[in-house]
Amino acid sequence: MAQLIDGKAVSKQIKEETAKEVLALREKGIVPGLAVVLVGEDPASKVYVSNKQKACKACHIESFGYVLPESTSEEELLKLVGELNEDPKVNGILVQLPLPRHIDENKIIHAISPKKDVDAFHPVNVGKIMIGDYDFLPCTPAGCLALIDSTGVEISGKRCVVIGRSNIVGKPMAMLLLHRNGTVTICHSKTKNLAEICREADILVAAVGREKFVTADMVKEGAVVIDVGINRMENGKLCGDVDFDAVKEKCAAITPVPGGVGPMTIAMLMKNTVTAAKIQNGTL
Ligand code: L34
Repeated sequence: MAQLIDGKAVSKQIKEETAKEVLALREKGIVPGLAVVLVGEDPASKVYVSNKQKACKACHIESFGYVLPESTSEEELLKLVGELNEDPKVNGILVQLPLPRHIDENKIIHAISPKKDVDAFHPVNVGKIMIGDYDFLPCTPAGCLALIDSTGVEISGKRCVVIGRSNIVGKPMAMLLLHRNGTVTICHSKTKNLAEICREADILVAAVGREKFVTADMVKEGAVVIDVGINRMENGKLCGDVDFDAVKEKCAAITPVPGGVGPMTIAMLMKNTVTAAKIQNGTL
């Protein structure tokens, strides 16, 4: 049986450290603030946004919640983002994705000031990550990295395989592992011999969005397995991209779903918000 990587425990520790830092900033009159914007009625998004607001509270970060109807136009959302960009109380802006189909996500991401882009989705921040000179890391990949580090396993020189090439997880994840001197392969839906490539991984990150996609035969004995997937099964339960019960018998360490990467995404958002507040107040 593998080591269970406890995302809840690691995220709690990060939030506690962040809370201390925020209290120290408040002593200096700096109150970090995060605007969280939710458009529409996606039930999963509602849960994530509510978890983000709870985390703000625990970290003494001021949260400004905006819940907009599904019918909100792109123009209206752009207007709100423009106002938040100008609001000095707001250090970080998070527009929860996915957005309703009539709104162009890219346009919204471009409109957020890179300084307040605590998701690190803006092309300026994406570019900074590419060259290894960044202020914020995207929350989910940063969370995955912290979970790998929590196992004590060294990344440098290891074979790392990322399944999935999204702008939000797969691509930046690969880049972060590369910065840490991993030898990185990105696999995707057109990859030939996927199972074979995955079997070479010392560190395997699954961000596919398909329930139990990674089966035990795709995992190397002793690997570290990070499961980014959150799939809702017919019975309402959450399930990752990894066939947890089978894979845990083979790997050295594995993240559960829930309680793995999800809580880490939120903890990293808190950290980024504090970083943004420090930069905007000239204390970093
Ligand atoms: N803009 N949109 C923006 N930034 C993000 O970083 C996200 N992401 C993803 C979706 N859209 C986004 C999130 O916040 C995924 N995500 C996220 C956040 C929190 C959790 C999962 C995904 C989370 O709290 N997961 C819990 C279970 C929650 C439940 O019961 O549904 C867990 O333990 O995994």
